Amino acid sequence: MLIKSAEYIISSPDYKQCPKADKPEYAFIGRSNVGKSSLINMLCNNDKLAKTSATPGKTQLINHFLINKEWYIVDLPGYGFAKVSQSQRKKWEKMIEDYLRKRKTLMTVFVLIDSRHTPQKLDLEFVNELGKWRVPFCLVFTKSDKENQRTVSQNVQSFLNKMRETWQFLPQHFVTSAIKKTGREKILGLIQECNEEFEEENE
Ligand SMILES: Nc1nc2c(ncn2[C@@H]2O[C@H](COP(=O)(O)OP(=O)(O)OP(=O)(O)O)[C@@H](O)[C@H]2O)c(=O)[nH]1
Ligand SMILES: [Mg+2]
Repeated sequence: MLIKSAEYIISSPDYKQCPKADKPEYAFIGRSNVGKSSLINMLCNNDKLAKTSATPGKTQLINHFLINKEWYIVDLPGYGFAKVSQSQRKKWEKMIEDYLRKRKTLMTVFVLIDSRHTPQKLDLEFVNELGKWRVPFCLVFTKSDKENQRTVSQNVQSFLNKMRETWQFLPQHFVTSAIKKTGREKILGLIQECNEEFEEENE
């Protein structure tokens, strides 16, 4: 899919204040610092679109970006960021849960996982929550340029094996690098398919 335009629309403190739900939408979520904003920029060929930072906790609101004037990318705050108060964290969790469960045009969630690490409890817990809520998602293993290929595929397989313990079907997964642009075409391909589905359903 060709990206002809990508524009920042709005940052919302909760799902009720998001743009009108009339276009297919894709949310990016994962631990703080896993590379959500960088992946969004890589997909859109625009390094200045979503704000990235070496300091975790940069993204704090629900950020909508309009792509090709026909679909939305949503940059969400990271989970598992240690340096926030308990009450602040509760507030974020509620905001994210409401958004994920109530946003009607959300086609799929991309859950980002750092490909350098063996399966982390927090990530597994999060995908299990999504399952419980029946929110469709796929997995994206990020920063693959930072480790050798063998380690990356071992980490990916271990994560999938962990999921197999409780899941009957495994979600689709992608391996990406924002620097090398790995995985870009595949992710955009999936989005295109979902966009077509959305159109058929809303004709
Ligand atoms: N080498 C490499 N570095 C990356 C990649 N993706 C992200 N980074 C770096 O990781 C850091 C965090 O990236 P962000 O995109 O800001 O991460 P985020 O998940 O949006 O972070 P929060 O919004 O704080 O939750 C930055 O220093 C990025 O340059 C990648 O694929 N390869
Ligand atoms: Mg971010």
